[in-house]
Amino acid sequence: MSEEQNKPLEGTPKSYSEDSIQALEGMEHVRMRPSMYIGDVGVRGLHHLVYEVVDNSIDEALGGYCDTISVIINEDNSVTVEDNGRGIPVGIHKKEGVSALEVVMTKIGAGGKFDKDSYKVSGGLHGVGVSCVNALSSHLKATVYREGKIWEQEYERGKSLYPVRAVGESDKTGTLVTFHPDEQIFQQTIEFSYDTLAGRMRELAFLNKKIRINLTDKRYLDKEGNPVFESFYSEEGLKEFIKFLDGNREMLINNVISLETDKNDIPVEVAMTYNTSFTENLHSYVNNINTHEGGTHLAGFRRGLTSTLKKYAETTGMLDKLKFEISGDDFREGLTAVISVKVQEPQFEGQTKTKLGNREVTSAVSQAVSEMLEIYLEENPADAKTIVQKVILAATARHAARKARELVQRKTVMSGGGLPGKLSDCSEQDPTKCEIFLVEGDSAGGTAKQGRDRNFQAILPLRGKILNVEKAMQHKVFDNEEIRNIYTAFGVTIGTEEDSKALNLEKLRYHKVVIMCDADVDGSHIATLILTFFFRYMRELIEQGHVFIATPPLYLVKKGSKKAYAWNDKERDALIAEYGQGAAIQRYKGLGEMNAEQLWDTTMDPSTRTLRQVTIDSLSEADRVFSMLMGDEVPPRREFIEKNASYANIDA
Ligand code: 0RA
Repeated sequence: MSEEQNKPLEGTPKSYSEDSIQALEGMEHVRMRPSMYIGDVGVRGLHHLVYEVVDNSIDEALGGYCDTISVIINEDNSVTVEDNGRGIPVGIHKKEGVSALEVVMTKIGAGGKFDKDSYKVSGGLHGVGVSCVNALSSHLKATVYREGKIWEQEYERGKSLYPVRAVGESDKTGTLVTFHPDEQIFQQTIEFSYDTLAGRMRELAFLNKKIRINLTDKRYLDKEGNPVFESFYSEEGLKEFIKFLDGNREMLINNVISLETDKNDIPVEVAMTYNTSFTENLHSYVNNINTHEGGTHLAGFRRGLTSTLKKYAETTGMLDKLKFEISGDDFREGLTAVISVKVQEPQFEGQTKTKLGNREVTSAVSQAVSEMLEIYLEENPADAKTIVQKVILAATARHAARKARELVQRKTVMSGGGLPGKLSDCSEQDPTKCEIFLVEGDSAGGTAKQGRDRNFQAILPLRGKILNVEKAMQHKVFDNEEIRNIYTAFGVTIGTEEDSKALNLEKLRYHKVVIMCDADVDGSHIATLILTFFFRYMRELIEQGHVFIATPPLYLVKKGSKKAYAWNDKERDALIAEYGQGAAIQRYKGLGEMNAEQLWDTTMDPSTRTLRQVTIDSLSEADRVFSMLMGDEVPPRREFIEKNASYANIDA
């Protein structure tokens, strides 16, 4: 869908009616080019189908017509989304000559989205409408409760099976859509992930307060025999979102600072607090879409925050003894904030179209933040002092460590400085064909070096446990030898004119970065430390799909001249059964126990290995998990590990 089509058509009637639903173009194109509409046809695109349908109900709720939305994953992997809104209109659409419901469901771009005057701000990543979901579903059924009746219509691959019909009477109102994703389109999988959907529904509940969002998974039963169920509801919205995000961190001040206002017709909501950590943790949204790449609203937030805090610190004399400049970053160390704006005609830019471009939003957010923060600091002098002291501490540490930092900054690395001595590089020059394996320990590193294909595979051995960046100040991170080796080997630098922390990936030397650790508790701890570093300091590397985890086997089963590897107990048992009496089993305790050939065959050879790609479903969820796994609080970590452990039994 081009951006042009997202704009309101001229001459659209001012009020919602059957006619305001414009029918635009056929649905064949959606099936021919699904990724143009939903991004991809993998796991991500599959889940977007649900978000698209839910977004329509959220819009109805934002308009004040609906307060409860229920999402159900059915046993057959179909999904039902129900709301108690007004119900999609069912009367005859004048231009199309069929029910408006049919128009909404079968015409791309219909659904009232083109009516600028109606309250329409939410939108799936691509804002393509429920008709897209219909086109990409093998079967869809819409049920509407409206005007005292129950109406329904069914579709196959976007084509209606019969005209909208009344099937009963009811005094409730609302819309219910059940769709089954089309296996012809989603060839990888049609299995929905409960956790992925739960993460998004929780986020939506925080972003849109006072709307109840229920999630039921009928595929799984709990101990009492009931389907898995969670209900998401936030009375206070972003304020509670912040408390949730920082649940595993120690607070610096006891309050969440928040605002909710309209600036030049732009609804702006912000909530923020400071914790004792050293990471900046900002989440920005436009029309409920997570803007990973930030944009003008984020710039406005930063500007408002920096100028107001700076002014406060200066006028209270707190900076008098400071002999160097405070940089923008210093104001954001330990800051957790959520910025949510609603923009009528958002312009999305950037690599993943998740960067807001609308210029007017910067000053709206900046003004709103300045006004609110000024009052807060005035009324809460103790908090104000604590925050400014933290900023000064950050600035002091940064100043003291500027040398370490410069080492990974653009200038230095570009003007020479060789590759790390420990790196065994590959000979291929084209980065898109190159892979680098980060291997725990020198001995496994040695095996990997022998086993690899040196044409396109490089090896970087890492010494033991790398620094836990979650608990380290930034200068400690840049001062760490292993981490510096990673930057130099990768050819990644930090800092642009605009943003001192921005990552430069243009010179990335390997398009596949593979973390290769032992398949045990220690190995997964090391993998998690490396991932934490990537998440906090090289996030785009993950987001652009460069990061993978190798999967070494757990067992070798042998008998005579026959041998095979097993990656879990089930595979092992199957091999034992196949080989019969006398089968010998070797359990690999680590990569070091494999010889070079075995490591190549099982873990490094592209034609036989399995690499697990690291992706981020939800930034806020990932942030919480990392702060929990790597932070200070022990009980939540234990609980998480018990719930998710896959190696727990191996070393027991
Ligand atoms: C257009 C007009 C009206 C309602 C809706 C769309 C609507 C769409 C969806 C999609 C999911 N749930 C929905 N609920 C409502 C209302 C027109 C009127 O009643 O005046």
